[in-house]
Amino acid sequence: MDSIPQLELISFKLCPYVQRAVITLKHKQVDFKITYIDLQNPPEWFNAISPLGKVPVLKVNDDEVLFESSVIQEYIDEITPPSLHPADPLIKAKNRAWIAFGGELMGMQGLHGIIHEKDQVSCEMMIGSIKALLSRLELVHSGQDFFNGQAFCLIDAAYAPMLMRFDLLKQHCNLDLLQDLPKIQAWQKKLMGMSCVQSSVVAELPEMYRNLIAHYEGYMASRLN
Ligand SMILES: N[C@@H](CCC(=O)N[C@@H](CS)C(=O)NCC(=O)O)C(=O)O
Repeated sequence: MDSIPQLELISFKLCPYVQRAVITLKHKQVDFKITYIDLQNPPEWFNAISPLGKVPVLKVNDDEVLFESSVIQEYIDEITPPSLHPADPLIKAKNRAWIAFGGELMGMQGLHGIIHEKDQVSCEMMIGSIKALLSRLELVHSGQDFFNGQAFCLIDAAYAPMLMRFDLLKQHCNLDLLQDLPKIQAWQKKLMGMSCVQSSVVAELPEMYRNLIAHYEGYMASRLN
């Protein structure tokens, strides 16, 4: 194997997309440096290297830059064989599609949208549409330990951050998005027990997430316990 380049991940502590890359790096036991920025007030050097002004950004050997969490995951995977993607091209392509689906589910029409919505009616409508999307995910899950079966894959690293925040929404706001979805519930439990997932966030994440919900002053803030 070629030697692994120097990797520096540019992160924001609360970002679930960065966490996808961190889980992949930790699972593959790759050395990396993590640099946190304040997304509300990003430094000039970050604006210069991040085409969309978003994290994650992965600096490679200090002279190349990658962005987009799923691309970063795949790059990390490819430089540290064996691959965490299924070998079959069709299954791999389907995994990539469902990773993109998971990316959408974490955005403004999903996880992030829920904590933004101001009033109860619009928030509950959003919760309904997210549950409908999660039901589709439930249908394609293997029903075994991980998405594809018994082996941990990139797709599992991609979904763990969202499943971690679902757990926090349940604890903080008594919102159970996984009701009647037994396969995803078991998947969440399995992933949350893994050290690469547990060590992929700062220890204060639960409190930070709670503060974020409160900060938006939306319907979910009114449900904080
Ligand atoms: N599609 C991107 C999404 C990344 C993303 O939305 N990151 C958020 C933080 S969690 C961000 O940097 N937002 C800053 C902004 O939109 O200005 C990926 O998968 O990497």
